[in-house]
Amino acid sequence: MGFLQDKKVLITGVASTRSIAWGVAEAMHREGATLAYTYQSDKLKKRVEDVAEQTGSSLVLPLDVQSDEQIAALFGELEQQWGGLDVIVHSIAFAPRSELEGSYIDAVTRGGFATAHDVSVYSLAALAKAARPLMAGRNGAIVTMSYLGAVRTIPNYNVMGVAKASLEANVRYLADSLGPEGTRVNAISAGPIRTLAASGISGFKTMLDESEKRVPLRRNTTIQEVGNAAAFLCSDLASGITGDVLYVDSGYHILGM
Ligand code: 0WD
Repeated sequence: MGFLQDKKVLITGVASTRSIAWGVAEAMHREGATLAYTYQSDKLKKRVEDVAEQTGSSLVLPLDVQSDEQIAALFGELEQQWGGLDVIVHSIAFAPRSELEGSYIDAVTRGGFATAHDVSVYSLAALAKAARPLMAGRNGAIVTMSYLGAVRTIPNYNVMGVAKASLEANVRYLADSLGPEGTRVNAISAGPIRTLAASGISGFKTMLDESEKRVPLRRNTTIQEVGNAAAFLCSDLASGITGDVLYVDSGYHILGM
């Protein structure tokens, strides 16, 4: 029996089988969880339905996190289908591409800053808020995906780093709010992984090549490794852990030089 047996899990942020969320979905499925997925736009619907099927799931629902109506409809549907919810995997981020190149001060704009924070940060609070009645009292867990750019400057990462810093603070505040109801909230800070979102960051390939040479484990992180850590964090095995940021980055964050 897997360590997520009988857990009902909502997976957001699958855009392809390269997505970090897909690594999480596979690990959670392996550990016995029942999964529902969201897709951001009709363009991605078929692709998400196809991968959902690989984990025995046909519950695939629309979710653009900038729409309050879609958020309400999503949890309304989950309540109907499941009656409750144990886990949310938040694996969503976006900033306009023009924000992700050059010097931060040149690239940042009011609009880009607002969009990055709305999609990548507020969305976590919005989902937690809407899911609250479904998750309360079930030893639930929420996990989101962060990056080292939250605490160090990374070339071209720019406003997304500022948003990740806010995301990590969001995790702490949500953990404090929801702890009394038994719901834990954590982040994983993943090492760089080649995905659709990452391809929008200027110089990403160089970042991957460099980190592979320097990290203690001498190889880049995989979505399977992030998936296994997320499965653990959202299981009862991690019942004492909340408000934390767990680095799954082959050890990159410990390096001083
Ligand atoms: O190196 C990396 N890939 C790292 C990613 C290192 C550390 C952290 N992360 C984070 C990302 O910042 C993000 O929070 O992991 C999370 C997942 O990213 P990913 O797996 O790298 O990216 P991807 O496969 O592209 O999935 C992110 C998805 C979007 O994909 P596209 O490529 O279409 O932007 O987030 C979803 C969308 O499916 N998304 C939204 N979902 C709902 N509403 C929205 C939205 N408005 N915007 C983006």
